[in-house]
Amino acid sequence: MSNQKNHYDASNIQVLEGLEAVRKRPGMYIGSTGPRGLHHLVFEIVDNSIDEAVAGFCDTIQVTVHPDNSVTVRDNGRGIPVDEHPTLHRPALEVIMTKLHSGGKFGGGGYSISGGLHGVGLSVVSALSRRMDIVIERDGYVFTQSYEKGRPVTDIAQGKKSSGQGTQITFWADPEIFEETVYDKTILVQRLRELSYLNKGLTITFLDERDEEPETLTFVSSGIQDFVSFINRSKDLLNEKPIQIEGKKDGVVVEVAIQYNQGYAESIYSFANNIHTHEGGFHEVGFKNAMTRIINDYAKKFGIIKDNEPKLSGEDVREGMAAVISVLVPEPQFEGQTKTKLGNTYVRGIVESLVYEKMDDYLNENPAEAKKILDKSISARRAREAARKARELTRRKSVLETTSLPGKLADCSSKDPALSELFLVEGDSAGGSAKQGRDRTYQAILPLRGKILNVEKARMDRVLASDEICNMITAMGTGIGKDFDITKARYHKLFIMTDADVDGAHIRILLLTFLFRYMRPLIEEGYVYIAQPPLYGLKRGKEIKYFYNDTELEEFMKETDQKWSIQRYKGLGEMDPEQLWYTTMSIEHRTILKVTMEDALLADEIFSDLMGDNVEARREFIHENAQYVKNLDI
Ligand code: 0RA
Repeated sequence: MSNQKNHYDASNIQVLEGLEAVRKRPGMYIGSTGPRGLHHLVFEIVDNSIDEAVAGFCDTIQVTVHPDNSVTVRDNGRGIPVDEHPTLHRPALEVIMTKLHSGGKFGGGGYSISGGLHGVGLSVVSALSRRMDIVIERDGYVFTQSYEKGRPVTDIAQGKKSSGQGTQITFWADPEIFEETVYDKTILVQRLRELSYLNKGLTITFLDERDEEPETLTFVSSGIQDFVSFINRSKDLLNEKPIQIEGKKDGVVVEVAIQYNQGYAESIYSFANNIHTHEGGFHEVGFKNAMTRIINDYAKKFGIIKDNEPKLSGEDVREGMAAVISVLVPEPQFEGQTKTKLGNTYVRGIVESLVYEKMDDYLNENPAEAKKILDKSISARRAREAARKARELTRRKSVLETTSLPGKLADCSSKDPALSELFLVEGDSAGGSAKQGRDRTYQAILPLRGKILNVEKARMDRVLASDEICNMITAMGTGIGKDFDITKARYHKLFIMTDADVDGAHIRILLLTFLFRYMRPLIEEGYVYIAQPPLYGLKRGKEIKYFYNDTELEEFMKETDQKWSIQRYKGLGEMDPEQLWYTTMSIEHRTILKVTMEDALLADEIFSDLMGDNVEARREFIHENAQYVKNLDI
């Protein structure tokens, strides 16, 4: 080490020219000289420590932002070697710090981050820093060296004895290069958290000394299953415990975690060598292929999908899916616009076969979860088909120009949707009474015959084959599914008016389910109401009093000793048109319930549950649905 200063040879001149190039065109190496590039400096150093962790030599990385916006990254890895490089005859540390793309490790092996803007090397960070201080502990000593704009300004100094090991790099981004040298805490924290999830057993700490009361954040994770749980943190879950898949083949390490939620979005995050592959790539393709195949194969095997039925699409299978895919590839190729697409073709097959196999085991060993996942995919398919059918229907309609309203609809005369109301009435006879009793200027009546189809159980072609449902769709004018357009609504109030018995309750739920699945914005926008016909009518001479539930009636009966004759209305049909108008339809006297979505996810679950075969659950829902159906007396 003593004669290193005098050791200028061809390789050194090359080094200096290289660093000059980095400073001349920094964007080429770190993307930009804006905030992105600035933060990239930190990540570049952290990535080197991560490499050391992935190789199994480091379990703690500490990142500190100092008040002057210098940053220290410290790890407890082996420490950058300081001894002489075998061919370059310079200390290895100097080679790593000054030679472009020298990478961390010499020789092959390992899973170094060498894609995209990552892996440009410590030399680039060094070149773009007005100063960089390095402290290495290894071989029993502390070694230090400083650089300025990429050039060593001191020799490597061997300091105190130390039994520790590790690398500590502090750098000051060069304000001559960067537009701004102030770090954004959120960006740093987000990436460090992500890295912690991706590297189980690794502890990453973050300290921002610029804060008024600096506090060390510690990220420790037990792996990517914590990552999916984090993604799903505010969701209702389908499988409580994330599905974990791990394996290694042909040098490729694969880790996958999957957890379904009750929502509709697909949240897949893929990583290759700890780099977020925003643009996807072959690991993601392999994963998706495997999931689509295994879910379809499982469904076929257990007769959940018949041979003549269409397959579940990839989209169906991924509805409500949160997944993290992480692969380590020996020589990753990063492609695409932002170099965040994994281009190694052979990775597809490795991920696909592993995920298929492990998912097969999982589904067989966890039949309850398997059923939930299958149900979810099937309802996704139903919605997808519904959207397609609706599109076809609209297309066909416009071709034939049969946009005429259903014959059973007794429309109102008002053409102002904001003032207009549509009553869906159970049964033709009640429909008749409602037609006679209504205020025809703003109230329209559509009688529905019997039970409408359970859309949770019927395929979409059957749903749209149902006259009752088609009448409803055309009367509302909005279309359904993806083509739903609330601005086309012909009425801003939609009343469900059914008998006050179990059948009526069932029909109400069937209608709500249909609206929820296919015309959800109507509910979200507060257009849907439940009409409340009275349960009892008490008569005394010409006087009549109406009661909407048992409690009201009992209270009244307790306080009066007069003789009233009680009539219990079993159906809407038992009321004459005037009574129906007075008690249930007139704005002055009616009691109505507005259906609101307090929590669409929860409501979704409840609707699915209710559409099972449990009549009791349905009935309970009708009486206890205050959570979803808010009383709104007008
Ligand atoms: C080259 C060789 C070895 C380790 C490293 C570089 C190394 C680089 C960085 C950068 C940040 N932290 C780091 N830790 C290690 C292997 C040395 C050996 O074989 O002992």
